[in-house]
Amino acid sequence: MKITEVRVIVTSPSRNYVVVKILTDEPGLYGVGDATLNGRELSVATALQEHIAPLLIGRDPDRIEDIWQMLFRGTYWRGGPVLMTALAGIDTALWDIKGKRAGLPVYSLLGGKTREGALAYTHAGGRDCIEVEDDVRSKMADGFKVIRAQCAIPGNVGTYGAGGEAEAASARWASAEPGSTWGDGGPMPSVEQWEPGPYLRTIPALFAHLRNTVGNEIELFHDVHERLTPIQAARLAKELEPFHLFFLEDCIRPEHKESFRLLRQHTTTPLAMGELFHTRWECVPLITEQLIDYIRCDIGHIGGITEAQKIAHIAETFYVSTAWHGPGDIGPATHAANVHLDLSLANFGVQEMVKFPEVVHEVLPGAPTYQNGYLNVADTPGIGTDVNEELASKYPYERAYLPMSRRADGSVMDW
Ligand code: GCO
Ligand code: MG
Repeated sequence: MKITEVRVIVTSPSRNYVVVKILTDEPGLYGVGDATLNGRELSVATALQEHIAPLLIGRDPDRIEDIWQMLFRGTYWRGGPVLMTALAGIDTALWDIKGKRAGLPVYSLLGGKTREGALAYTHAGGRDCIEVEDDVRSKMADGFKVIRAQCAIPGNVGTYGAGGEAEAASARWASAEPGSTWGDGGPMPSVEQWEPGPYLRTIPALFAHLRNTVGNEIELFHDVHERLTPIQAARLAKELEPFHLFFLEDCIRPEHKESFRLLRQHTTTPLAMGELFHTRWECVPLITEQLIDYIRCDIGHIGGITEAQKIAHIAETFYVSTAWHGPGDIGPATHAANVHLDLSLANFGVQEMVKFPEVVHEVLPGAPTYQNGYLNVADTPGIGTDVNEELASKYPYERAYLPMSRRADGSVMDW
């Protein structure tokens, strides 16, 4: 069997997605993957079209590991978000083909089910702790057993911040429901303001309020979004200890992994990290030194199922669980790949999910289904997602950026 064509489809049903469709010389046999990198979609599409697709024509799609090694090491330039997202799109599409050929869902090829569903988490947000409480209650009523809670911060502006329109946008973004703006898109990035002082005072108060009002049974956690210094993160994690978070997510920037040693020795709050990692080797020190409890890289930005399965197996050895990144800015094929892995891994922890708007289901059908706190995928062969190419062409690419952030003095801050 041979790869005959690699089609790269950029489409914007509510937001931009990059889809990889690999066709074979077996009539009707193709695989679909997702190669969406938020705000950098066309870089990945160009890398795929101009540099990667020509290398794949004529190759045997069954040889996933060999193709992975060739694209990662064999082409000399390696790593980084653009190339690893492109590689993830190819990898997922190849697993889809393998599953379809075998007549088996991908979770079966990965070792078979270890559970009946993947424990899912959703997002709750609001302009103050009362609004967050209301949102947490409504998510609990939807059956969620794990909920991420974010709150606008008095004195800060924008996502997680406070103040008029930006505050409302923050609440919409944090809940990421269908119809929301999902990251404030727009032709130019929105610029927010963020200061650590008000943030560090507000978040412990938020969780004190939530524990007092919604109780201890619901699992709650919080995403810091890489904004704190190690010692600020240690203070926050320590102050949150009485509220028993499921985990504290992405506390510090991803560059200097050794900083996790400082953070870890100060707190028993479980730690999760990884959505900005692009290779296994970034994850390994945090796992082998047991500096985190959950590895939560993005399958769609780290080279796909092949790489994520290796990371998960290393993590299992060190009692680290998985919590793959699952925001609205990666496509249904990556969300489905997440769940195929979740269902097969012994050390699966929790899975982030979003509810896609109806138009995404029409253009990119087959996203995982949610029921009473758990996610599942169909037991059909392959990954289970597809692309309606005719419909996709009706939603052309629209330039969009992630928001940016600055300190009160005007200097650059991590968004
Ligand atoms: C999460 C994330 C995201 C990212 C987004 C960037 O935990 O879901 O932090 O929402 O901000 O994926 O493109
Ligand atoms: Mg996050």
